Amino acid sequence: DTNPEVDGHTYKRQKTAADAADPKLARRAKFEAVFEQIAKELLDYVRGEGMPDEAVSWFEKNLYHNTPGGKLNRGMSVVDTVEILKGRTLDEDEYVKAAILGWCVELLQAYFLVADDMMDQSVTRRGQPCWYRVPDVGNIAINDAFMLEAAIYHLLKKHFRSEKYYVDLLELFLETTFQTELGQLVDLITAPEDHVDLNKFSLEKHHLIVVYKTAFYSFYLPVALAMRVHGIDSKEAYDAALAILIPLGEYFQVQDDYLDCYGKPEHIGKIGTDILDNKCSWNVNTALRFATPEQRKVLDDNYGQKNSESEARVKAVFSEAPISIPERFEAYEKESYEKITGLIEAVDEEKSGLKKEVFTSFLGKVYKRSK
Ligand code: DMA
Ligand code: MG
Ligand code: MG
Ligand code: MG
Repeated sequence: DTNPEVDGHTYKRQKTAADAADPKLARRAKFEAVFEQIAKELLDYVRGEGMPDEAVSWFEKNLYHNTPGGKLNRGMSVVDTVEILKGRTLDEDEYVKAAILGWCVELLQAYFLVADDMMDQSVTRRGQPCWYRVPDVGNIAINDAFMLEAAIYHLLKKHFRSEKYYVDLLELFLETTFQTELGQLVDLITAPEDHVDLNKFSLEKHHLIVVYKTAFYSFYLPVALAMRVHGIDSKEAYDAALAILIPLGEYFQVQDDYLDCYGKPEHIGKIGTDILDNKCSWNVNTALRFATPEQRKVLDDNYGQKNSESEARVKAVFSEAPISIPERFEAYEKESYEKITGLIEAVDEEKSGLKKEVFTSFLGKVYKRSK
């Protein structure tokens, strides 16, 4: 099987796991191969329903444009976690099932991102135009987002219907979806387009937003799915996982906020919009805490104004002492790493049935990330 040409973009992956000498690339290639399988299953279903070729190929473009091109941390963490919990390499059937769940998390992410980019009026994502900005897509992206979500439940039914943990999987997807949507709601209404009031922001508000919009679906969901597959039932085990994965998810979203301003678009694959969009981000909240009265005035006059001159003024103040966002971010990163490492060390493996490595492996994937 070769790289499918979709919409003129070549979706690049290693042709086979064996092509990649680097074990990390081979691991990714093996995971990506399962995407080909699920994409085919979904497209066969749509074709089987008698949909016109045009609809089949539209759905194909939607799937390929929005699902596989990211870092795949969330999806691959499902596989990694099942493997760590079992303490051995997975057989082919176990691997494919874990990978399908991983791709369901990536589909959930794709669904959120298509909508998020419309709501945030973003320009690029993963080094390509955002889906709604692709010629002829526009507002059809709203329905395309719904279809990415629907694909999750189609795949869960097809592959997990007869498992005793099927309902647990459904509940996990449905509950984390609701949590994420609540987070997006608070994110959006805290950032009105027409009137900027920085007094509405606080680090407490930021904490609430990031836990709901990011931590549940990006960190708790992949691990909790793997725990269900492994047969872990006790509520204490899930609570123990949550107690580590929520702070880890918060740290991850603070990195995302930081990179929105300080990451290079060609490196992070997207152009930051948080300042233009009046977002309650970690950067602005930290700036508000340390700003001199003069700096505060620059922020009041320029934050959330939809022009690049104002955005540049805000960026300059962010980097200026005593605000010094880059230095404060570096300190925050070190502090978070130590805090999360402490939480992981306190896990009672015996009592919870969990393994510390589940969390150290996830932390390792995001610590000091630059994209
Ligand atoms: C991310 O918020 C949250 C979801 C649910 C997509 P964001 O707008 O900061 O994400 P990004 O920076 O990737 O647009
Ligand atoms: Mg966004
Ligand atoms: Mg957003
Ligand atoms: Mg962001």
